[in-house]
Amino acid sequence: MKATQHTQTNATKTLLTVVFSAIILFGFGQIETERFIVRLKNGNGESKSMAIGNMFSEKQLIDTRCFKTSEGTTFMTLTLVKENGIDHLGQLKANENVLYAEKDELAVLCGEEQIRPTDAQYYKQWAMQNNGNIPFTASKKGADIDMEKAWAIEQGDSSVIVAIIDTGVKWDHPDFAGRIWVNYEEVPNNGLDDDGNGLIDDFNGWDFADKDNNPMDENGHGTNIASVIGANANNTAGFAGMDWNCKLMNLKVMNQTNAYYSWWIEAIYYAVDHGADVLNMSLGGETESQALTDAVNYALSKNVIVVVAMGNNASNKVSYPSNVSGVIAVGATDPDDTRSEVFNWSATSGSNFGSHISVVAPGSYIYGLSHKDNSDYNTYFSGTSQATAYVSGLASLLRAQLPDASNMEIKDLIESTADDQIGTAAEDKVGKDDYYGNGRINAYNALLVNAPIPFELKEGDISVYPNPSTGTFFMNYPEEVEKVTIANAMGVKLREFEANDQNGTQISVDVNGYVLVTFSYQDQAVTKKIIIIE
Ligand SMILES: [Ca+2]
Ligand SMILES: [Ca+2]
Ligand SMILES: [Ca+2]
Ligand SMILES: [Ca+2]
Repeated sequence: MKATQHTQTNATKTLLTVVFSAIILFGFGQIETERFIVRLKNGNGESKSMAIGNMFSEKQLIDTRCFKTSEGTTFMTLTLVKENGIDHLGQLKANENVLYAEKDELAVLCGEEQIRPTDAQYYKQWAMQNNGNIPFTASKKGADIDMEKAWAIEQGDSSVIVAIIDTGVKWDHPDFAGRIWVNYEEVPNNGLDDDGNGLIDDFNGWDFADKDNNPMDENGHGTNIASVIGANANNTAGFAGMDWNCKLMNLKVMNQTNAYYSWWIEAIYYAVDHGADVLNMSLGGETESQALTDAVNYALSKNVIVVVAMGNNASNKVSYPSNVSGVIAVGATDPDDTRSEVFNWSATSGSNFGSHISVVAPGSYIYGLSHKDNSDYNTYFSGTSQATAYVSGLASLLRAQLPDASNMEIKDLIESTADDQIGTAAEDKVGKDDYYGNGRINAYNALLVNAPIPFELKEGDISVYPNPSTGTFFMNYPEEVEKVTIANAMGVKLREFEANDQNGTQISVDVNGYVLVTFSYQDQAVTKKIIIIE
């Protein structure tokens, strides 16, 4: 076998020239390897590294790499075949050229991908990422829904529709541009009910209170809710909504004076029949109604996620229909993660409690867009309404991530991934309780459950055979592999090609010695060494 004649020369020549950023593997089957880091004594790095390389035969030395720091220090890494009873580390330490040697340990990531949006007012949105410095109230770092990590998983989908059943939405605000749901079955402003749904020119939603096609917000509540869920994000201006892509269906059921159940009921049927995926219902009543229960049950039966506020009486009084089975009933928390016992606007207010509560979410000092002024960013609301909006935003992100999941599966995900025991021990008991439900929602945890697992290029997924070969060999590798590079022992590239679906590829090389075959996927790479014999 001619290759053996090149043993020492190849190994030493390549010490300073072949640079691997990859996991180094080779095709001899189940051979265990070990890795070391060596710091050489100063001076003559090249000859010292060659001396270290010469300590091992080509069969022992799988890979080596040298790097010189800007201060002139030379480090070497060596991958050696593990041999029973042989202390390679001891041998390295004993070498006169070595200052010190140690095992090359594996590191783990300490940071996780986070996305911080560019919106100028984002710093006011403590619920997304709480730095513990809220100016006007007690706050706690980390008392938030982990939104920046959640955005790294999901930013929403334009096919998802969230119905804002509320006081209307300031639909012409630039931070809602492109985000207001459109009824494309209706020709706008022709005075005709083109889609035959009984409403004339209901192109951008409907005002069920005033019976017209302009559901403009006269109160501010609905605009705040809509901006929590879906203000255009990462556009440098205004606030960042939780869902960056969903459509907001603007259904106004309250004017300056009233909100009749009948308007609300009609809006629920309209939302369901026009494709809403999520109903945000940041409102409630004291009295039960069969008609309203029927409407909620209709939505639930059509796989719609229904999110309802628990109410703001600081009591166990039921705010209807938060107690209807199957809805997500939402209570509110403060910036210190405790239940909102009092909201800033009334000493007798606070987040309701009771056995029907599903989860809690941030509900105090919730900044949002103003219904009056496109450049006023100093408006905030507090209440279980705002908490409800956070849950609806999470529901819409989950719907984007899981288009085939049932509404009850999404409800379960929101509940089962909530952070338990964030509040006072007296109220927030282990597991579900009447004050925090299943806990404060955590958008990241909820989206993480079904997040795609990043593809990892592993040694066992790749084969290069036969090895040794006579210059013609075959390769099998996962379809994710993007590029294959073949280099000679000197690291000189012999061939490189796109690796789309070329399993079983036959390769011929005119080389004596060995070649290095590198399989790459994004920033990952696996290199196989294949011995070529004549
Ligand atoms: Ca119509
Ligand atoms: Ca029309
Ligand atoms: Ca914005
Ligand atoms: Ca609890």
